[in-house]
Order: sequence, then structure tokens, then C-alpha cells
Amino acid sequence: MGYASTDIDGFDYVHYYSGTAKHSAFFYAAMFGFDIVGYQGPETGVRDRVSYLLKQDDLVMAISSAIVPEHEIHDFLSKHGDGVREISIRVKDPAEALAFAVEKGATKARDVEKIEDDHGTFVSASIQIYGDTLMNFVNRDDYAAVLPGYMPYEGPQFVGRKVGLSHIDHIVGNVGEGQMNVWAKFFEDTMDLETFVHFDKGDISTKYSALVSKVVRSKNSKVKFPINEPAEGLKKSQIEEFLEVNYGGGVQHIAIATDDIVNAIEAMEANGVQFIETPASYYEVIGDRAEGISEAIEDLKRLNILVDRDEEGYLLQLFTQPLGDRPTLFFEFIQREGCEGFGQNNFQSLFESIEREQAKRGNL
Ligand code: TYF
Ligand code: FE
Repeated sequence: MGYASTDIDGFDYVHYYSGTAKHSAFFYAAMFGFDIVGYQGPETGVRDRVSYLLKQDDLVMAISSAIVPEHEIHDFLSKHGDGVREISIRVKDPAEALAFAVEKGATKARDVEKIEDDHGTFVSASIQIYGDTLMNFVNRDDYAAVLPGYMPYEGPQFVGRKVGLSHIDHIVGNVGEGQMNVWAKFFEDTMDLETFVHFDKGDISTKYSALVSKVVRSKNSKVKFPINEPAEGLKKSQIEEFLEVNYGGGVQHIAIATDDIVNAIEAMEANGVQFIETPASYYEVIGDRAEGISEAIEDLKRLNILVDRDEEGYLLQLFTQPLGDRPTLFFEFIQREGCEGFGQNNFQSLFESIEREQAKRGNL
């Protein structure tokens, strides 16, 4: 009995709200190599919204849009634009996770819901976190399908080169100035997470980019949630730009793991995915960081892939441009070879690249 963050068994699906779920489903499938596996809407008895279900290995994304004016999806979209409404994590007992969180001060968003259908039992419950984001506790131990309520999708699929994305590595939130510690404490108190690393201004060293970041994670390390807030700087930071155009906090990036980032980036680039540019000079100064890695430096350079390492190993990572119309949500792709860090040694180069994009928008 009782809840502890050691009950967390990793990330489950993310729920993304979009103006037109059909369009977004095709965009994410074609760009990032998802299969469209499920559909719900009027044909399945749902009258007020349409949802598509996308899957790739252990990575699941539900995409919904409203088809009646009074649906809450519109409220989210009119304020934030397309973005992540709900993060889901797997827990032993969603009812206990909810009760624990609420007792420690979280606001309940959705009561425990136990769905029993032909595929088994699916249990979920959710609380409110930063912005208009929800944290959904899911148990699918006795559930054989991807998510309940969907009928199999039998329409056209994008059949491209295999991208090979595997699962969510971490999900990052941006919060208002002065709120990072508030939210870190919230996750510690209500979900029994622990603060894992703290990047302060000294770690983030462009001339302009002023942000601070704290990473909270479950005690078994299966979920990780970095939280960024803007800090006093010379110019408008990328976090301030996000908070302005998103009208508040929310999910900034989803880091997606792959076993073969060289293939994944090559495939996604061929599909038309736009990535953050890395200056060629980056590869002249990475030095020791690239020593002993299995990948060819020429491939990394050609594909703009960033490298970092610690005592345990190395990681390769690359960031997309913002995915939608506003500079809010983006993806990170990450291949970990023993290194559990976040690419701290790439921060300077990365943030300078992000600032160049910000300047193009007139927001620096
Ligand atoms: O998750 C992280 O901490 C890294 C670095 O705006 C990062 O991916 C942090 C802030 C940001 C972009 C990347
Ligand atoms: Fe990240």
C-alpha cells in the first residue's frame, strides 16, 4: 500500500492537441516514421472530437482535435496553439498515485477511470502540472491493445525508410520566472521524484541565453523531467520567447531515444524534418568528447549531430526546429551509450543556434 516513485515504470503515451488531428497525424507519421494504428471519432460513437493514435516501437502519441465548439480542446488551442496536453507515465496503481498527489497538494484533473474491454483493463487518473498540462498515471499491465477506445486504423500509411525511434527519454517543461523551484518541489512532494541535476547560469554560457534548469526524476530513474525557467540576461532568452508565444508554461521538448541516431536523422532529413543547425566549427573543437565513439565523425558532421560524454560513456543528440507554427514544442533525438547526462557541453553551441533562429523571428 501507498505510493512511491519506485512504482513508476517509465513513460507511456503523450496526448497532443491539434487544430486538425487528421493533418497532424499525417505530419507526424510521414516526418518521424510513426504508424497510424488507431482512430476514434463519430464512427466509434465519439461525437465531439477526433483522435488518431500513432505508434513506433515503445513510443505512442495520441493526437486529438475538437469537432464541436464547446470542447475544452479549443480552450487549450486558442491559448497555446498545437501542443502537448497530457504526459502519461506508467505506475503500479493510478488510484494510489492520485490519492498521494492530491494529499500532498496537487490538483486532480481527472478521477480514476477503469476501462474494461475486449483487450483487458486500462486504468488512469490525472493531475494538473505546469501550464495547462496534465500528468496522467496509467496502469496497462493487463491491457493488450495500445489505448482503449480506438478502432483499428485502416487508411493510408506513409511507407518510408525506417526511422527507428524507440521510446521517450525525458520531457522538458518551461515555467515562469521564479517557478522552477516551485515546480521541482511540487514533483518531489506530489510524485516522490528527486532533484537529479541543477544547471545554473554558470553552466549556460552564451552571451544572451539566460536560463536555469533543474532535472527531477523518479528514484528508479525511469522518468526524467527537466524544468527550465528564464533568468536575467542581456537579451530575451529562448525561455522568455516560449512563455510569451505559448501564453504561459508548458512542454518545451520531448526527447526521444533511438539506438541508431545516424540512421534516424538521415531518414528524417529525407522526410523533410528541419533540425537546428550546428556550425561546422563545432566539429573542430569537440576534441576529446568524440574520442572512442563508434560513429564516424564525418557522419555526425554531415548530419549536424552533437556529442557529449561523461565518465560513464557518451551521448549523441540533435534538436528539431519548432514543430508547429509557434516556437514552442520541439523534439530532441538522443542515443545514449552509457552517458546519463543532458549534453551539458553542447549547451553553448545549441543555445547559440537557437538564438540565431530566435533572431530571425525578431524575438532576440
Ligand atoms: O533537456 C535538456 O536539458 C537538454 C538541453 O531550451 C536543453 O536537452 C535545455 C534547454 C533547451 C534546449 C535544450
Ligand atoms: Fe533534452
